[in-house]
Amino acid sequence: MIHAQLVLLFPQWQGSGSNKNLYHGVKLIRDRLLKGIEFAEIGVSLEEELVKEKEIIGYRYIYDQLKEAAAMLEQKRPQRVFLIGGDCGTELAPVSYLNRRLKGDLFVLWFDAHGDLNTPESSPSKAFHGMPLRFLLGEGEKSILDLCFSTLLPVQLALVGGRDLDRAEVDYLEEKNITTLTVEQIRWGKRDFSFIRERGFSNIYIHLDLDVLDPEMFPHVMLPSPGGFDLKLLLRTFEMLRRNYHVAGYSIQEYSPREEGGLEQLRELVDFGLKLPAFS
Ligand SMILES: [Mn+2]
Repeated sequence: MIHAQLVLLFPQWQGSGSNKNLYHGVKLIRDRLLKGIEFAEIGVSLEEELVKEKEIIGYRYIYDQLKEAAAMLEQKRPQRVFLIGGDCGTELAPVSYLNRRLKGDLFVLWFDAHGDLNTPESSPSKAFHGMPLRFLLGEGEKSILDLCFSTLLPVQLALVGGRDLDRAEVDYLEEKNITTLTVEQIRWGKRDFSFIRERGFSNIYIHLDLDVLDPEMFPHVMLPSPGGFDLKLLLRTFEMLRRNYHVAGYSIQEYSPREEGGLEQLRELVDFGLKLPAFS
């Protein structure tokens, strides 16, 4: 059966290395903001003991959970995916699936305070959520790469709002000539997104790590970083993107709630995900 849009809940937390609150964040979004909405959910272990293997903390769980997510996408074959993670490591299956489905006509906008561009070797923390973009570009532990559906090219990617990057990530962005956009450039209208069309893409994937928001407005993240988006500017940017491109995929990642805070802002971000198919 072909589903037009799959709402996929993937409460993986092991990619953060330690923060089980990411698991509870997904459940909170599910219980409070998805009433009456059909979704699928990946089973995630809550075992405390995370062993580092192959330079990745919690490798075994991350591998098994990715395998389940890939199998689910293969079975449901959705045209669009609205992913609610967990940690940013949950992106491997949906992004690589959609990129294969769209035969490479997919531009990925990675809204994230961080680069997520480490390899297992270069990662200072060995936490998988600092690595998913590098894996999507085809580099990293082979057994995990083997579960992905396709590989992105650097020209298919822009990092938006990144402001807390490791030295090796900055070097990599330069070396591969990957596009970056800052919060200020977008706030003051100094950059737009027409380069996506100019490069020949009509489909986009919007990855939203909530830490791209300014922590004064949204502190419910694991690694807050000042100087982020305010919610209005972010929603305006998403809406503009939705009017100009087919949003094939969208994700909300890394909600680490304190006393159930942040749900008001999340409601607007979830609503965006539930109304994706405006473009025809
Ligand atoms: Mn991230």
